[in-house]
Amino acid sequence: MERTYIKDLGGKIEGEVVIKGYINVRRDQGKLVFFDFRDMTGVVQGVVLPGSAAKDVAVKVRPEWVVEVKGKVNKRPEKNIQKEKQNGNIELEVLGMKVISEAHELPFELGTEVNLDTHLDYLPYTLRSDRSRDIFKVQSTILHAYRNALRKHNFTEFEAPALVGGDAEGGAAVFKVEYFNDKKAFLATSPQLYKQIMVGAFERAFTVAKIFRAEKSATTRHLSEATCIDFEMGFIENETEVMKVLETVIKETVNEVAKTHSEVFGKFGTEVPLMPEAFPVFTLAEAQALIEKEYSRKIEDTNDMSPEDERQICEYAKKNLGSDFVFITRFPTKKRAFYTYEDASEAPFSRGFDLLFKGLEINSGAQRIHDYNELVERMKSRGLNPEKFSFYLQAFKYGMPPHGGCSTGIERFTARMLEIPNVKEATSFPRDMGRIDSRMSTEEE
Ligand code: AMO
Repeated sequence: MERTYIKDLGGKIEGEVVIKGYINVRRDQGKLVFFDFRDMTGVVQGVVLPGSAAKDVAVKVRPEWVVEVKGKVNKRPEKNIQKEKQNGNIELEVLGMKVISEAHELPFELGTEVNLDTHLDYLPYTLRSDRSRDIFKVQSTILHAYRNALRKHNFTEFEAPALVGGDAEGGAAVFKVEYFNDKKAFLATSPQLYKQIMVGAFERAFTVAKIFRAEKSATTRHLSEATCIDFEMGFIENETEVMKVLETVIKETVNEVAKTHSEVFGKFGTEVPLMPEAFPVFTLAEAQALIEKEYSRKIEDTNDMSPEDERQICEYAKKNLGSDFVFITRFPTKKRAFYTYEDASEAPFSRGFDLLFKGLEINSGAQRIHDYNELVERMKSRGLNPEKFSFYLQAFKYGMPPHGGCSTGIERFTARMLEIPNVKEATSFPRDMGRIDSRMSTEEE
């Protein structure tokens, strides 16, 4: 008999079906054995009656065993109907059960609240939990919707390299790799320089790229390897055009998540993010002045937003402006990457911006320098040797329009969407200072 997916069982009342999946839960009640069976489409309750041919198998199967079940779809009596539950109006009367694969003894019951390290140590198992599957289904929708939105706005997707000859961001936080012929290589800290080059080819380009950061920071928002959606667009007047596209794309993405996963927000104790007609925009100085006033707190570093500044300005915007998103602009140029544009009339402030979401920076972007000579001068002023960037500089030598772009980290975006405190829980296989899955290979630890 052909396999029926669990989500389709409601349409087969009185029918005989075969389902394949996992034992999710097992409950023994006197002579009856109840199961929750799980497949990729959902969960259904099954019951093994004392006379069932499945009785012998039913007594030995345990959670996470993989089974094939033959059963009859029965309507539940009115008093047993659980309206809010998937398949809450039916029950599968188990007529036969075959074990496809056994599971060893489990470390703990699936869905048990364990600390993050234990959760991560057992990822091949814990990723099966409801909570994890919800997180990564939402993430998958974020990726899909973000991509679709960019494509709709005429962006062409390209693949950026992860192995690179130098560090795009000009920082020290870069992983070195042994390359051929004694050449040094690095893991890309950003697809930045490549997406700028692609403006020359496509005018509007984007990439979903792995970025690698060797920062020795153990926080709830830092990963050593993150996934970013980066876009870059040509022929702009200033950074506000990039911010407008980003805002549109973010709105389309959030709306798609809300439509596809409306039930998930409640499960995580949160709500669909608040998005007013236009996201609030504060300059760094305005934001910090507001925080000082609202929270009676002296700001120490006026050149950048601290994590506490980010949290408080978001709290303010939510309460007073009905927005879970806040743009911060006009950071001092000296605090931004070398390629960031500064208009003489706006010095010493740059055309860079950050987008904060529920207390955390999830996106950073800017208008870029597009003039070859200006870019070379900027490099020199930062102590960078333009000759070492000659490959990148070709893009500017051979004609480049004013352009800008930005980058969203999908782990941070997902984590804030569901108000998950640690970004690692929103990373399917996180890498941090102590975690790199060494038990996956023949390499000695
Ligand atoms: P930035 O370094 O701010 O900007 O990175 C952009 C976004 O990537 C995510 N991100 C991280 N997420 C988790 N762990 C990390 N260690 C980490 N580092 C970065 C964040 C951040 O907002 N080239 C510029 C972008 C641009 O101007 O287009 C850049 O890399 O969500």
